[in-house]
Amino acid sequence: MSALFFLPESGLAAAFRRDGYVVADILGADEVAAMLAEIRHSAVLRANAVPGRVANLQFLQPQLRIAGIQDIIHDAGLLSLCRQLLGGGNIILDGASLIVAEPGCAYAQGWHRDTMQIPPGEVDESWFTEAYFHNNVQINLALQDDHCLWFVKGSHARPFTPREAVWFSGDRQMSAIDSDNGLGGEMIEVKAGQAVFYNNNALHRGYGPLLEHGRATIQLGYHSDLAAPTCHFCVLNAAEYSDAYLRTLAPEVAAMLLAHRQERDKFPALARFQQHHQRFAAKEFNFPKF
Ligand SMILES: O=C(O)CCC(=O)C(=O)O
Repeated sequence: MSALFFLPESGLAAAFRRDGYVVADILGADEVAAMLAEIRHSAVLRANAVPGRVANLQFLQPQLRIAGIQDIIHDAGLLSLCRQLLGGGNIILDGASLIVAEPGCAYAQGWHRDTMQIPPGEVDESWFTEAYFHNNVQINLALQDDHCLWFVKGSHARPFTPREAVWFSGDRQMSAIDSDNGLGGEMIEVKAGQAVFYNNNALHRGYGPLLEHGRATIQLGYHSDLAAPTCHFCVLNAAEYSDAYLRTLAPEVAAMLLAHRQERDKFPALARFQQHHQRFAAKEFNFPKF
């Protein structure tokens, strides 16, 4: 798998720190086509898809596995860029899901920071400052041309503007879906094979709103083991990653899940955030239980 970046490597981390996102080429056309074929033929996806709804499938869980796309989690280019953006260390997987929608589906989220798994009273305003190191990179890898991710550049490192504060008053963590684009957000367009690497403390939203050509993206999250993970770490259900299950996976995939499980053991208090995340995702997507 290749990684031809748009910016010289030295500029990527600076752009990520300043804007809150960078775009990189990750997969070639053949690799994209192979992954789409796996998805098209997936019995798991067929069994779980709800007509007219956007599916969010956690393809690393035993009941929802799509073995043919799992290798993406250890893609060398992807992990290397995460390492640059996070300042080094071993890169640990935090979350992985496949978003798929048939043409004609509606998809519209309100603006939000990814603090949905944190009870409002526990969200700390210091997380949204330049000084804060957010130990997470969120990735939206497009398997077909995609224009669903909207983003407010630089908003990861500042509090809400007075105008934004209105949208999020009363402990709301997500703005109304029909809120206009007055927050200053921009649509990030990517070609198949490209990925957006973003700081999910920034204001962003998934917004089609009508997916004329459907959607196929892989959503991934990672952190570096040089620092404690953020709460967004608890997206995967590590309780299902038994040794017996790991033995059924490709060795590199098993190694990534084992590293996730071991990291979970180091930070057991974060486990309670998983249920909050699952509730959020179940509301936003057709989200099979596991
Ligand atoms: O659809 C997208 O690309 C963004 C999804 C998102 O913001 C989320 O699930 O938190």
